[in-house]
Amino acid sequence: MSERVHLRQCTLCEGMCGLRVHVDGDRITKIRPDPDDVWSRGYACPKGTSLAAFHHDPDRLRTPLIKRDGVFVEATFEEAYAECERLLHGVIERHGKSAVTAFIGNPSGHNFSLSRYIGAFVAFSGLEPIYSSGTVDQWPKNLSSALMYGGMWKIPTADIDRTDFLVIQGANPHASQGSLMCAPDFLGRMDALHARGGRSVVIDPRRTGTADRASEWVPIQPGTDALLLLAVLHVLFDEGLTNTAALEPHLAGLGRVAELVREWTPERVAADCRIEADEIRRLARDFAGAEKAAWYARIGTCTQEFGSLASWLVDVVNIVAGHFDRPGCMMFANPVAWGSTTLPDPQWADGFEFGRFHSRVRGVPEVLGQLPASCLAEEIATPGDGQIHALITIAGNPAISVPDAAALDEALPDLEAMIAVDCYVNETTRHADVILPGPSPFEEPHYDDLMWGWAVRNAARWSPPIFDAAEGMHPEWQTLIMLGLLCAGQKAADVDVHAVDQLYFAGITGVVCGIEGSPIHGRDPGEIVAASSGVGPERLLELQIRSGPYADAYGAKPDGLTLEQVKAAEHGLDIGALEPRLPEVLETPSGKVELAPEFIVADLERLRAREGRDDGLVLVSRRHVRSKNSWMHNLEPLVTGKERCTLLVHPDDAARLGVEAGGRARVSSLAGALEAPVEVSDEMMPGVVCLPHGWGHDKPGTRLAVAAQHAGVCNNVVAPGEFVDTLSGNAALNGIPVRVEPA
Ligand SMILES: Nc1nc2c(c(=O)[nH]1)N[C@H]1C(S)=C(S)[C@@H](COP(=O)(O)OP(=O)(O)OC[C@H]3O[C@@H](n4cnc5c(=O)[nH]c(N)nc54)[C@H](O)[C@@H]3O)O[C@H]1N2
Ligand SMILES: Nc1nc2c(c(=O)[nH]1)N[C@H]1C(S)=C(S)[C@@H](COP(=O)(O)OP(=O)(O)OC[C@H]3O[C@@H](n4cnc5c(=O)[nH]c(N)nc54)[C@H](O)[C@@H]3O)O[C@H]1N2
Ligand code: SF4
Ligand SMILES: [Mo]
Repeated sequence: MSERVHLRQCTLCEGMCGLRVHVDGDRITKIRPDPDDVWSRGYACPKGTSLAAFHHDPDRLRTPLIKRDGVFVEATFEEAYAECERLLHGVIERHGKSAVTAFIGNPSGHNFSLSRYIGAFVAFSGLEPIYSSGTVDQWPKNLSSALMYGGMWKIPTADIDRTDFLVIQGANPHASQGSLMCAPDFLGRMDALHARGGRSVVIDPRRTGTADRASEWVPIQPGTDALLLLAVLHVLFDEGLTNTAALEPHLAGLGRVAELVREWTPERVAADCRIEADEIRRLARDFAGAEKAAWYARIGTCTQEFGSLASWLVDVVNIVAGHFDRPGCMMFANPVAWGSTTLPDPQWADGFEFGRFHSRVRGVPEVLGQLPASCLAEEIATPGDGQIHALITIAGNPAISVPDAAALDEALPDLEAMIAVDCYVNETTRHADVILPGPSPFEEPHYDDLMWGWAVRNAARWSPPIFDAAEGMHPEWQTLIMLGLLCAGQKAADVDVHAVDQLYFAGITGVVCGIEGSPIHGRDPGEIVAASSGVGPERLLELQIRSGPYADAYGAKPDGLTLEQVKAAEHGLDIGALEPRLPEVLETPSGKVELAPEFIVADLERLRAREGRDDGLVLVSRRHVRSKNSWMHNLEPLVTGKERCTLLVHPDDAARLGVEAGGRARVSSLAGALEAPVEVSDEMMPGVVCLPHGWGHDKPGTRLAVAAQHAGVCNNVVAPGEFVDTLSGNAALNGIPVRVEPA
C-alpha cells in the first residue's frame, strides 16, 4: 500500500468542511474530516465522507454525449461543440436569439470553475432572461438585500460563536448545515452556545433535528412568518425595546417602520400564525433583552407566499433590536477573496429597478434579471413569438427541482435543442441533445467563491487537485466560454478559449481597478494582468485575493496576503472573527440601510388580504443530511437504510385522514397528485404534512443505477407553478394546500 493523504475542502455545501482524502494509486480509499482544518475543526457530514463514491461512480459522465437517433453516444468535446453549434445556430436562425435561454442550477455556486465563469457565459451569450435555481430558493433575500444594503449578495450572517441568543426561523441546519450562513458543525456551535449559558429558539412547523437540540421549539403555520415578524416589531416599538442609538446614523426609514408596525399587534396575528400572543411578546422581549442576539431565517421564510416580506422583516427585527453589525449579532463577513458575482453590476448603477420586462405567457415581471423558474415550462410549451426552443442547463435538474415538475418534464421534449452541462444522465439531462460533463471535484483545484460572503469567520482555504482529469476532459470554465460564444453566433472552430479568457480577465481587472475603495483602485489594469499568473478560475482567484480586503494589492502592501500564502496554509488560513462593517459595506444610493423600501412595503397589502384565511391541510418540504437536493441518490453509502422519501403526518391528522404508518397516501393539489409511504410523527405540527424534495428517480432513459432502486417521488409534482412570492417571483414550495387520503 502506498496510501497518501490529500487535504481538500468539501465542494457540496456551505459547510465547506476540510477533508482528509486517502488515496492509493488512482483509488480513493477513504475520506475523513480534517481535525486540523482551521475553519471546520474536524467536522464533516456523511455526504463529504462519501465523495469517493461520487468520484468513482460508474454513472458519472467522463466524456460528452451526443444523442443520435434517440440514443446517447460518446463523443469528443470537439464533436460535442460542433453539435452544439449546429443546434444553437439552427434555432437562432429559425426563431431568433430570444428562443434560447439557460437554467443555472445550484452546484454552479459551489464549483470552482462554474462559480467564476457563469458570469462569462451570461455576458458572452447575451441571453436574457435566464432562469436559475435562485428563484426556487433565495430570491426574496436577494431582493431585500439589494434594496436594503445595495447589493443582492450583501447578506448578514449570525455570529453564532459569540451570541447569547439565537433564533432560527425556517432553517434546519441539522440537515442542511446552514444556508446563506457558513458554520460547519452548526449544531456543535449551538451546543457551545447553550454551554456558555445562551439560548436558542427554532421557529418551524416541524420539530426538526435542530429544534430537538434547541432550547425551545415554536411551531408556526407555514407562510405566516411575515405576520409573526411584524408583531415582534410591534412589541419592540410598543414596549420601548428598540435599541438603535448606535446604528441610527446609518439608518433611513426607521420612523416609517415604527408607523407601519403599529397596527400589527400580537393579538392580531396570533390565530393566523397559530402562536399565542403572549408567546410572541415573550419572544420579542427575550430577543431584545439579550446582550448579544441574532435572528437567522432561511429557506422556510423564502420559499413561501410572503418570502420577500419575511426576508426584509427579519433584518429589520435585528436592526431595530440593536442586534446588528456588532459581535454576537447579525454581521457581514469580509471575505479574503471577494465573490465574482459581487462586483458592481452596470445594469443597476442607478439603483434597482424591477419589471423592466415581463414573462410572455404569465406576464410576471423580471426581478434582478430573472423570471421565475416556474415560468419555464409554459414558456417552452406555449407557441407564439418568443417561445423558447433551445435550453442550456448548467448544473441544474429543473425537471425535479422546480414547481409543476411534471409540466416541465413534459415540455422539455418540445425543445428543438437542449444542451446540458452536467455529470449525470438524469431526469432533466435525459432530454438533452448534448451533455457536456466536467472533471470530478478532485480533478480540479477548489476555493469557494460566493459562500465566504456569509461565513461566520473570515477565513480562506485552498484545495489543490488530487488527480489529473481524464484524457480529453475540458474544464467547465472552458465549456462555458465556448457555449457563451456559440450563443453569440460564433463558430466553435473559430473560438480561441484562452484568448477569450485573457480578454475576460482583463475586463474584470479593469472593473476592479475602477472601484473606489478597492486596494488596486486607480492602478493600470495592464500592469495587474501582466503580474498575474495562470489561466481561468485560478488566475481570477488570485485577483480576488490580491485585491481583497487583506491583500498585498500586487505589491503595494508588502505585508498583505497573496494566493501563494493562502496555498501554503494547507489546513486553511483563519483571519479572525467578524468585524463591524457599517457603513463601508453599504452601496445604497443614500449610503444608509434602507429600512423601509417602498417596493417591499407595498406588498403588505397582499399580506392583509391573507389574514383570516384557512388553507386547510398544507404541505412543506424537508432535507436530510444524507442527501443533497436531487443528485446524490446514486451514491450507495448515502441511500442505504430506512426509506426516506416519506410523507410525515401528525398522529391526529393521520387518524382524521384515515392514513396509517407504513401505508401509502395519495397527496393531491391544484398542480397534480402523487403517492408516498406514510410516516406518522408528532414532529409535525397538526395541519401540516411534509415530503422531502429532490426525489423521483423512476424516469426511463436515465443512467442512475443506484438512484433508480431508491426512486421516491418528486414533491414538486404537487407544487403549483403559479404559487409564488409575487414580489420576487420565488416559488412558494411551502404551505401548499393539499388533500391527503389513503392510496
Ligand atoms: N419542493 C421543493 N423544491 C425545491 C426545494 C425545496 O426545498 N422544496 N429547494 C430548492 C433549492 S433551495 C434549490 S437550490 C433547487 C436546486 O435545484 P437544481 O440546481 O436544479 O437541482 P440540483 O438537484 O441541485 O441539481 C444539480 C444538477 O447539477 C449536476 N451537478 C452536480 N455537480 C455538478 C458539477 O460539479 N458540475 C456540473 N456541471 N453539474 C453538476 C447534477 O447532476 C444535477 O443535475 O431545488 C429547489 N427545489
Ligand atoms: N443535507 C443537505 N444539505 C443541504 C441541502 C440538501 O438538499 N441536503 N441543500 C442545500 C441548499 S440548496 C439549501 S438552499 C440549503 C437550505 O437550508 P435550510 O434553509 O436549512 O433548509 P431546510 O433544511 O429545507 O429547512 C427549512 C425548514 O423550514 C421549515 N419550513 C417550511 N415552511 C416554513 C414556513 O412557512 N415557515 C417557517 N418558519 N419554516 C418553514 C421546514 O420545516 C424546514 O425545517 O441547504 C443546503 N444544504
Ligand atoms: S457539511 Fe457535509 S456536505 Fe457540507 S461541506 Fe461539510 S462535509 Fe460537505
Ligand atoms: Mo438551495
